[in-house]
Amino acid sequence: MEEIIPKKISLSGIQPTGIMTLGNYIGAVRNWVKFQDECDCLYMIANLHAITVKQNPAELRKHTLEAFALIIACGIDPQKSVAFIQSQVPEHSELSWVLNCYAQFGEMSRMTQFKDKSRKHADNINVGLFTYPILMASDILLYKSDIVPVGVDQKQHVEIARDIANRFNGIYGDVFTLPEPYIPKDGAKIMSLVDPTKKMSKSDENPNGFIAILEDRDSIIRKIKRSVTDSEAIVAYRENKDGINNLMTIYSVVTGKSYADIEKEFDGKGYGEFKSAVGETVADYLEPVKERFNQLMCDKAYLESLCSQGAEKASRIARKTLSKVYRKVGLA
Ligand code: AQP
Repeated sequence: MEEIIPKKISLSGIQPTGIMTLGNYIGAVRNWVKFQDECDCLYMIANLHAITVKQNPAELRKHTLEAFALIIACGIDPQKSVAFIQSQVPEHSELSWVLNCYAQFGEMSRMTQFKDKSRKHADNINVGLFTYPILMASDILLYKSDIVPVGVDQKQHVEIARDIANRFNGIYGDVFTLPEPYIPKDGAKIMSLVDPTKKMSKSDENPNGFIAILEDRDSIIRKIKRSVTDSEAIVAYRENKDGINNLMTIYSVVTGKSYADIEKEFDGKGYGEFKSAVGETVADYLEPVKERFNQLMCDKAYLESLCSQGAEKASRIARKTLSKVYRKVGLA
């Protein structure tokens, strides 16, 4: 008899803190789409995480539904994967409280995202920002996720989820699966177009630093044309050429060409020609996503029904894990 090997479980999320950027897409969502054929996938819009920084309620509500539509427009199929909005599945917050009691202050203090975001939001260093990785551990562990496809900035958070799971299992037996991050070989950290030593972020105050997936063609081409590079005028992937390296990474992911092919293609040509090619190619690449997004946003009732169905499916799985945790700990 043929042995049936269970599929691995993959979970990931994106915060509705703005419109998804090319960085989010290349570093994370592109891989979520690929994983759908190999794994049982769950993808969520992490709106509970989003309120760790100040949000305008109406905008947050709008961006949450838009982010949900966007992941579907990018290729997440709600028939194949469980797509949902985090706040609609209360088990995330419930497990998070329990895991708060199994995470150590010292280990949380070492999280680099907390340090970065505390600097960036010095007027609002709230406790949620500090315990963000514990909520993320809950997201991952509720579904017994084996693989978490993320950009490199989130690697440390997946590792801490693994540590917390290990510690909990050490006390109570085999409750949680130990997750592994999946970091793409190329494009794990797309950089800002105005400061290529900094990560491209959707909440960057300078909109010239990022490309939003829904941005219009001219704006994409203009931002790439104006992006910060160097004065060498040689298209080559090497040290001290952060801006060009970043554009080459983007171009390589979007076209499938290797760095060597790109260097050959633009040998003897200036940055102007290279930047135009990158801009045009990125704009073409994003066009079908935009079209699909616009279609989806025309039918909000349909989108909302997809959200409810996704939340129901997710909650059914999450409830089983949470019940087990409650029993183990002595809460049930
Ligand atoms: N620049 C990036 N390059 C590659 N991957 C990236 N990711 C984020 N930025 C890049 C990956 O996208 C996924 C979703 O990210 P998120 O929404 O959870 O939050 P983030 O990592 O804090 O991303 P942003 O865009 O920088 O958000 P804000 O501006 O709100 O802080 C994650 O897998 C992330 O690794």
